[in-house]
Amino acid sequence: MQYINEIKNKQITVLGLGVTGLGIVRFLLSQGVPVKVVDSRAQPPGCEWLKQHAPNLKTHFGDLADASLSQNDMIIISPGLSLTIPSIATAIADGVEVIGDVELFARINTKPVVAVTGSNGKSTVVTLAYQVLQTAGYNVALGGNIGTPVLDLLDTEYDVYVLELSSFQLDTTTSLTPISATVLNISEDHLDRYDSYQAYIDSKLSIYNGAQLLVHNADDSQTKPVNNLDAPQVSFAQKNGDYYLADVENEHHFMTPESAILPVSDLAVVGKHNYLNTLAVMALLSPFNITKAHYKAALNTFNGLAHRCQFVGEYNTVKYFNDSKATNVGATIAAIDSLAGDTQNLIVIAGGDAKGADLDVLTPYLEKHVKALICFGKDAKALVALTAKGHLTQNMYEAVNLASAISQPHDIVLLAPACASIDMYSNYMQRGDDFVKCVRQVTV
Ligand code: UMA
Ligand code: ADP
Repeated sequence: MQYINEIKNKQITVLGLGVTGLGIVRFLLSQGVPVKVVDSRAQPPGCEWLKQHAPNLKTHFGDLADASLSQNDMIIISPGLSLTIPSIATAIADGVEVIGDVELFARINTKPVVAVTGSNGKSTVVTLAYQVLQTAGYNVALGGNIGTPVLDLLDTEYDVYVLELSSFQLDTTTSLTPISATVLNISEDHLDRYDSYQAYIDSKLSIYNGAQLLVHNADDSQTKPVNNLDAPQVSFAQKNGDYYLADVENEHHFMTPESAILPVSDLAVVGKHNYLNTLAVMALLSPFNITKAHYKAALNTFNGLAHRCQFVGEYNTVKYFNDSKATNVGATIAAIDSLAGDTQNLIVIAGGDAKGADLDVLTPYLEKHVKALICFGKDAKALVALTAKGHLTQNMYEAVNLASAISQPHDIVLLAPACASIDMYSNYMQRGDDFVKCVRQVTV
C-alpha cells in the first residue's frame, strides 16, 4: 500500500466518529498510521470502541471551533458533516486537504469498482448487483452508504467492489475510477445540505468522473452525463434505452442490446420501479461475464430489502405495505405508482422531516390514485395542505388506526412518508418497525 507510506508522517485528523469514522480509525490504526479523532458531539457513537481499543489516541469531542482543524495536513471527514461548517471551511481555506473515506479507499484500491448513486433505488440495485456477481462466481464486496464503511472492505482480497455512494460521499471523492457507474434517478432530496437543487444534481453526476462505463437512466434526463463524455455510455429505460422492457411472445421481458434476456416475471420482488433497477444492474454488470442462467438464479431469489414496499400482511382483505425507506418525494411517487390499482384504493401514511423538498410534485399522484393521505410529524401540515383528502394525526398509532377505520375491502394501506424519520425516530428502520407493530395492534 504505497499511498499509506506517503501519509504515515502526516498530521491527520479523522473528523466524525460514527460508522464511517470508526472504519477510518480501524483501518489507519491497522496500517500503523497515527491519527487524532474529532467529533462535535460530547459522546459520539464510536467513543466506547475507542476507549476499549485505542485509549491513547488524541481526541477532541465537542465544539469543532476548538479542534484546531487548520493545524492538520489532512482531514478525513465523515459524510454527515457539511464542508460548509465554518471551522471546516476555514481549514480548507488554510490549505488542509479534506477527503472522505471513499477517496482514501480509491487511492489504495486496485480492483474494479461498480459505483451506484441516485436519489432512490441505490441499496436495491447494489444488493441485486452483489447477488448476481456472487451467483456468477465472483468474490464480491458490498459497501458504502448501504452500511459497511468502504475501508472495512480492504481487509480481504476481493475480485470486485459494489459501492453505494451518497451525494455526501461523492462530494469528498475525486480519484475513484469505477469500471461502471450510474446515477439511477434524481429527485429532490437533501436540500437542507445543498445551496440549490442543481448543486445536488451536480454532486450526483460527479460519480461519472473517471468512470470507464457511464450508465444513465434515459427516462430521467437529469441523470445524463455532462462530463467524462469520451467514456463509453449505455442507458436503461422503460422503452427508449439500450437496456429496456419489451413484449416478446406475449411476455414482458428485460431486453439488453443483444437479446431478450429474461421475462420480468423472473424477478421475485414487487414494484414496477424494480424493473428499472434490474435493467440498471444488467447495464452496470455488462463488463462482467454473466450468463442468462446466472441472472435467472439471482432474480428468482432476490426478495428485496426490508422497509422498501415490503408486504406486512392482509387483514379483512386490506393489504398493508411498509415503505418507510421512502424518505423523499421520488420514492413515495414510485411506491404509489407501483401499488395503485384502477380504483382509488390507496390510503397513504406520510410525514416526518421533508428536508426542504418541494412537496407539490406529489399532488397529481395523490389526486389520481389516493383515497386518503394520513400525516403526522414535523412537516405533516404541509403534506395535509396538498389535498382535500388529507388528515392530520399525532403519531403512527393514530395514523394506522385511522387508516384501518376508513379502509374498505380490497384497499391498500401504504406507509410511504416522503420524509426523513429523524424528527420522531432514530432512523427509517425504527419507523418501519413501529408501523408494523401498530398494524398488528390495530388489526387484531
Ligand atoms: N455528526 C455530528 N458531529 C460529528 C459527526 C457527525 O453531529 O462530528 C452527525 C451528522 O451530522 C449526522 C450523524 O452524526 O447527523 C451521522 O453522521 P456520520 O457522518 O457520522 O454518519 P455515519 O455513522 O458515518 O454513517 C454514514 C452515512 N450517514 C450519513 O451520511 C448521514 C450512512 O448512511 C452510511 O451507511 C455510513 O456512513 C457508511 O458509509 C446513512 C444515511 O442516512 C444510511 N445516508 C444518507 C441517505 O442515504 O440519505 C446520505
Ligand atoms: P436508496 O438506497 O437510494 O435509498 P432503496 O433501494 O433503499 O434506495 O429504496 C429507497 C426507496 O426508494 C424505497 O422506498 C423504494 O421503494 C424506492 N425505490 C426503489 N427503487 C426506486 C426507483 N428506481 N425509483 C424510485 N423509487 C425507488
